[in-house]
Amino acid sequence: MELKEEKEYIFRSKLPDIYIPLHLPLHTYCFENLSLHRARPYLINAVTGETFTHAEFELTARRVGAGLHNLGIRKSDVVMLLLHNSPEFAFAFLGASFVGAVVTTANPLYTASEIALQVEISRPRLIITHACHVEKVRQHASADGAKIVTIDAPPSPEIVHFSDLTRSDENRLPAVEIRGEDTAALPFSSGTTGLPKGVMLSHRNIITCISQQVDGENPANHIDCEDRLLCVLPLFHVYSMVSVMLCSLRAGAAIVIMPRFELNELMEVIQKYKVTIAPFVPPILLGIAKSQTAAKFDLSSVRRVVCGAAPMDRKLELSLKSKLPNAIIGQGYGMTEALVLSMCLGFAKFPMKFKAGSCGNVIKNARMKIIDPATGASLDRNQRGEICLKGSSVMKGYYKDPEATKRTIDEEGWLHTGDIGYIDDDGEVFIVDRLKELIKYKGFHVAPAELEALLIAHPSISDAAVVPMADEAAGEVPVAFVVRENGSKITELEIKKYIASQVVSYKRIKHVFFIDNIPKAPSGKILRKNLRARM
Ligand code: 4UW
Repeated sequence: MELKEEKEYIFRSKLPDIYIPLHLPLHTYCFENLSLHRARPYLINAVTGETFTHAEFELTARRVGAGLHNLGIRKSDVVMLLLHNSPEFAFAFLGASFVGAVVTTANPLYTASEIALQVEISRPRLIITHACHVEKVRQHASADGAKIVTIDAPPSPEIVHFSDLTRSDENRLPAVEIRGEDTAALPFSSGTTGLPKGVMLSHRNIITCISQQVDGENPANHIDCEDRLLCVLPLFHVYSMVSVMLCSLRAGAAIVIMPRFELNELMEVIQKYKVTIAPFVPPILLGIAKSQTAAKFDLSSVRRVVCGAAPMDRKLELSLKSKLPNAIIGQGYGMTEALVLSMCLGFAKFPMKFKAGSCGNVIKNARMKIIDPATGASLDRNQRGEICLKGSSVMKGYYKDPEATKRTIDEEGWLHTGDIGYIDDDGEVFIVDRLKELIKYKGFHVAPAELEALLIAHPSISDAAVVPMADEAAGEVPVAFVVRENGSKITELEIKKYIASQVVSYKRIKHVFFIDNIPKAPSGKILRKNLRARM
């Protein structure tokens, strides 16, 4: 045992560990400092200009909690949010926390069958969505006896309007006992392999991630109560949910909510609301870098650009400096199953030097190690291997899937990310490759297994494999290798159309390569590297 300890290279943050209140319910933690910034704005709706202060937000979230209770939602019940970015997302998320409910989030643009996959696993008791998406969930809701709430005019009488929740009597909010390990959120991720799975994030997991970023004497992602963060990344994903919505709530800052991304609108919103912190993904930065109109907007209020969810090209980082003259541009490295793993050292309250292309330094109160994927041996600085993380931000596990949990979190509690990277002499993390199957289109998840299952279900296809192909605008796009059924003449276009009818736009197959057989290991596992090498 001792010998093993000696061989382990464990990497810690350059910032000292802090006390994290792991026992608190998420809402108690988020509103702990409310008295310091009650009258400051929290939610700003960029479309309508409507603003809610922190005090108004807290009251409304409690009312929504009472309203959820009135609708029969009890501790551990699942509430599904199928919402574009909106103030209601935040009200519902915190309202659910008050009653100990579990929030599962999904992209509202998902097709009915994509939503069905998540509904069948998570079995929500209540679905909160927009009227235009009701038809996609109505059948499942009625089969399961779940209620539907819309944030706009309900399309039929049995559907509840969200205003019924916000009008509830906050005094009727029941006292619910919540422990740190209770699940608060259930976003979906395909992890290192297979179909999307529910990621159980406890109150403690989420508090850890917020605290690691905004608490202590030298917060790693320093957010001041004067800050205004742009909330354009989708709140259904952990990046925006935790690092924008919840970190700002804890820090007393404001978020400027945009329901969807459009580049010129985004720059206009930055200028109008004097946004100071812009959490982005690489395609947005690419858009700004290439934009002919960027010079027309005053983007000088932006003091920090956080880029995450997909690799950012080093050259892109450097080329942006002229468009965002006052901004520190750096990266955060996150994962649904572990929340934030590392953060740019330039984002700290007392910033440190950092290198372009780096994903930052391992987050405080966590441990990172790099292992040889073949042997599991722990590797020293500057050696490439699989990035592993241990700490209280690591998920409880996959919902109703202990096998997948065991494959991802080992017996010692290390989460295996499926990312290949190294840590340099200055403690900076660099991601260089991906061991896992995941494809990231503009930072959005595409699970190859999901597309492969659809392809193989087609009568003219006998086998298929889906892999990422590099793409300048999207980072990666899904492409398929297909083996036709004997005698079949199915075309590339027919296959693309067949997939396009069943999935959200970014999961569409961009190219089809016909092939005689899919290369596989004796275990049956697809040799994806082999296929990627053929492109
Ligand atoms: N560089 C290269 C990166 C990077 C990256 C992620 O969709 P998920 O499960 O999760 C995310 C979360 C990102 C995130 C960023 C900053 C932040 O504050 C935060 O707060 C919670 C979250 O993307 O995809 C995880 C996978 O995405 C890749 C990597 O492969 C990772 O395993 N990825 N960030 N900076 N690749």
